[in-house]
Amino acid sequence: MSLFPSFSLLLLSVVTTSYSAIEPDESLPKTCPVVTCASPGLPGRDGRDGLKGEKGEPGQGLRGIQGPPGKLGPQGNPGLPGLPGSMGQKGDPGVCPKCDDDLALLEREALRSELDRVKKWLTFALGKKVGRKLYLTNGQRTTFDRAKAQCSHFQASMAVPMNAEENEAIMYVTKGDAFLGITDKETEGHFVDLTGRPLTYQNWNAHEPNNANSGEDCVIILPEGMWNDVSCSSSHLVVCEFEFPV
Ligand SMILES: [Ca+2]
Ligand SMILES: [Ca+2]
Repeated sequence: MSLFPSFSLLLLSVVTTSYSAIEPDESLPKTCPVVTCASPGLPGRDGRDGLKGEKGEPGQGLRGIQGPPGKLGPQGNPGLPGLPGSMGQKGDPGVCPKCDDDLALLEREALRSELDRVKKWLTFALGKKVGRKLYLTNGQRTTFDRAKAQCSHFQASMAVPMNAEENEAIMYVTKGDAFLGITDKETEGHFVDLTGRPLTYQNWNAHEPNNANSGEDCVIILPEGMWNDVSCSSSHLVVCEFEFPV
């Protein structure tokens, strides 16, 4: 019998005993003190799968390219109307020269139409119109100066007949003795209108003007349409002459 197999068994026994007696110590140098290091054994089989871990943090890598948009979904129901907004500030007036011209034209036409209607009302109810002149009386009796002031207050002048037609119209309106806008205050016997122009028409009554008592410098129209010179301080009807554009 050979001694070689017995020696191999003995050596294997010594190695096994030495390996199991040594505790792992990370502080010690990984050296084999006495005998030569043996080769590690084969790895064991894979263990069973563990439990699923928690979801990890998003990765830090680059994002992928965005995919194409999906199909258009069905149209939803219309929403409720919103609350009305607060009123804004008043804007600046716009600029439209043509609009202004058109508006001005319309306004002029409307005003002219309205003025024509008013003149017809007045003529029908109160006055008498001849051409562009409308004669009106307020029925009051007063002195010449006050009658002049009243006509001026209403942007009119005292009536001065320029012809027989106007004289008849004034007579028709007054139906009584009324002051005319005629005097000879400046030059006795030289009658003029209130602007100083000589008369173009006269219709004196018989024996007039007579400047009775040397104090008749104003003129009235009598109910029959004839004229008489009277005192300017006497009281007679006020009749005014309003002139309108054609
Ligand atoms: Ca006189
Ligand atoms: Ca007289």
